[in-house]
Amino acid sequence: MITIGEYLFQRLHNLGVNHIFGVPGDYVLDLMDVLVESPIELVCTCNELNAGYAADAYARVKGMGAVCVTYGVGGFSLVNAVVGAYAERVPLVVISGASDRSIRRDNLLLHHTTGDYNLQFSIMEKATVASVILTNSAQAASQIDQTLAACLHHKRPVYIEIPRDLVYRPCIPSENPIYLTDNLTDTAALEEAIEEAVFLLEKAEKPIILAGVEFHRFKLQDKLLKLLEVTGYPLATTILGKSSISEMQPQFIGTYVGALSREYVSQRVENADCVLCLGAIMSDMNLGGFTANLNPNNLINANSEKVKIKHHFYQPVFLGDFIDGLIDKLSHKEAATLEIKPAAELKDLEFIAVPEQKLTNARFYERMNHFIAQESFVISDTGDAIIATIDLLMPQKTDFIGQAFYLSIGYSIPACLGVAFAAPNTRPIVFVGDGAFQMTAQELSTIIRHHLNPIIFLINNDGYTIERVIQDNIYNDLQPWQYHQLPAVFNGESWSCQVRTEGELEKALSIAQGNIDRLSFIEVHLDRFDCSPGLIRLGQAVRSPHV
Ligand SMILES: Cc1ncc(C[n+]2csc(CCOP(=O)(O)OP(=O)(O)O)c2C)c(N)n1
Ligand SMILES: [Mg+2]
Repeated sequence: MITIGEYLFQRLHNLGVNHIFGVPGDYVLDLMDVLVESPIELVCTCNELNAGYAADAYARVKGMGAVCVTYGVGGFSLVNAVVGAYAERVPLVVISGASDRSIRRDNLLLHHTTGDYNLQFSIMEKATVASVILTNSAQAASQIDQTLAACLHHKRPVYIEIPRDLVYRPCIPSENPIYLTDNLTDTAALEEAIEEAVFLLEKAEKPIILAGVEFHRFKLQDKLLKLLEVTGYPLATTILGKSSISEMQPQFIGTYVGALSREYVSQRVENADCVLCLGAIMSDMNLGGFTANLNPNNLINANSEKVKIKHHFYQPVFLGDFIDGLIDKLSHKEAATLEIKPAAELKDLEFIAVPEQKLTNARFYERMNHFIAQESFVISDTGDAIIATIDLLMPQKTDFIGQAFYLSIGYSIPACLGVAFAAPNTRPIVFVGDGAFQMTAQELSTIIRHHLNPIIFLINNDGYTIERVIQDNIYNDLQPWQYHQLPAVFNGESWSCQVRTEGELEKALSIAQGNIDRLSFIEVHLDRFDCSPGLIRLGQAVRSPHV
């Protein structure tokens, strides 16, 4: 006999979830007891929002992540993380405890609620692709299976609410454990889409591939490599698609973010006579505050559901099937006409530190491009950090994450926790601004508690620089913390320092590299308006007309 609680965790474990992030509370204690006894490790965080961010990052790496919270105060605190996961297509399973079914039925006024027992469910229902309140022993297994299947299929969050009195009830397992819907492709639509795409691409002289987030979500990286090999085309990625393949691959030219990109990258993408845009979310930030200049008449835009070529739609067509068709039909183009300048050449630029020289934004990130190693996994927070790191060259596939569409500040520190558990053979490297850090700083505590060894660069530029560049006022000022002293407060093994010059940075880097068993926290002082060239261009693009 298996209980409903056991069944849920067994299913998640089968799907590769080895860690669940959460915060306890009386509605979820029985369920958490079951979790503690399961093969999955419970990682408790300082608050639910952070648990959500950690599980989101875990899901980006592992293909599924889960967060477990109590009712009301827990669930409501989690909402921003769930909405972010929805926006960026992250397969996140949200599990919430709830009161006994009898209390709900009798409408008793309980703590952590407003008296409306549908409030949490109805909020979550809007922020997820499937949501369910488990009802009884006979139905629980199929309710769980269908909800998890929706999560995997849509690569978006789902919500499972478990009344406390059901946790230890017997569960009748479904015969077909996880009902996985195949990605439905209409073969006739697929054939026509491929025919039109091949016609445009074969006659183009300077085509380019622009790859987005869906290569990570649907694990299509190998197909992308094959497509590059067959065609010889250059590749650029969006920020969310960054590190779809190793960025040392010679056809990779850089990250394209409209006018925020390096000049060569924006010119090469925008001057292409055919852009094969695959699996991208066409959001404002992904398009550089809408500074992207992609001619719709030269654009083939395919994602997990459909293909749009010029102004024709073909659907339903799954991205993987479309790429397979292109691999079959496209011929190889000669490198000379394609004008490929590999991004990997950025690593050839020598960096010689000038010890007494005051650190600048440009020199810091130049140095970082040499510091990133094979085992590094970069997490960049919203702010200048995510813009400045678009040109960091990532050596492996799927070793860069940032919330590049939803852009909630404070994501990176809890996300670092998620990455550390999801990819234990990597070393997380975080770039976080002082403003973003003040949102979720306490999660350093959990990083230290679990003896994790990330290197965190706290960029102290005295406030919200990204906002200052767009529009400045007193609201962009922060209380100036002694950031580098904070890890010590959390009472475990860690190492921290602050740096102002290139020489101090060099010393800090070599110590951090040697600290393989603990957190290294480096506070980097930069001037208020010393920001990346990309941010200056973004500021010009999105500035209010009233300023
Ligand atoms: C949760 C949330 N609140 C507010 C914002 C608006 N916002 C965007 S960037 C930013 C400031 C980031 O400052 P900092 O982390 O110091 O980065 P900097 O640009 O200074 O390097 C703010 C407040 C947001 N994106 N997310
Ligand atoms: Mg700042």
